[in-house]
Amino acid sequence: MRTPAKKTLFVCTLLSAVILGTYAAGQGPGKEELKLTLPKPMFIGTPTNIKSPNLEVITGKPRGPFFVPVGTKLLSLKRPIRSSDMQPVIGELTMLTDGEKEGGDGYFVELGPGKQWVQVDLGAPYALHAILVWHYHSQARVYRDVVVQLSDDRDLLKGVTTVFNNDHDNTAGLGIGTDKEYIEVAEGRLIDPKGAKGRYVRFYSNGNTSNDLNHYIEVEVYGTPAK
Ligand SMILES: [Ca+2]
Ligand SMILES: [Ca+2]
Repeated sequence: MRTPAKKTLFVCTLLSAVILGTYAAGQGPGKEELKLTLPKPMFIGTPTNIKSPNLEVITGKPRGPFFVPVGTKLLSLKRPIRSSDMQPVIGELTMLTDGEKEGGDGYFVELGPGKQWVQVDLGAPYALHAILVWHYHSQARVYRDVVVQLSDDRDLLKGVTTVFNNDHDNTAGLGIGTDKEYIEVAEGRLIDPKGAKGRYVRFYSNGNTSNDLNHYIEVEVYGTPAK
């Protein structure tokens, strides 16, 4: 049986965990939960057959709520896309910001092999609070060298902020990243740009664990007007 002292310690530990958990999720004054429209999952269960040296620990759990400043809006819907491959093998670049995120055929754009990028123009600089990307989710895959950069410069030659980089061995030549590789799922990947500012958001990838090609179903960028 627990002694009162042990019980108090237990309750305190539990409370700390709850408080820390709340702060970790970014909840607080002036924040609201980011509301997302998610596609239906195409596969169920936790894939265990993918081996990669930089893969995150797979929990199989949903992402849970994510909190953003009140007034945060989806900025990328129907915005124009540029790419290192302006003539995709499959699909049209406009599909990246059409709001459709289903995993089946007819929803993904296929870009050529090796390192490629896509870039959304938000039309003006914004403070960014959430970036999501769906590469492909009808099959468990890891996309290589996922790097996300922001800039006010269309060609990303100056004022570049890197908000995600899981290229641990610099094979993409954009610098070594400390983020982990991940398996694509229907809820997409949420990247926290922590209020970093930019007009152009560029997404790199460098093939995947099934083939050398690069795929995109949708990208979403959420933010507030830059002050
Ligand atoms: Ca789409
Ligand atoms: Ca790499």
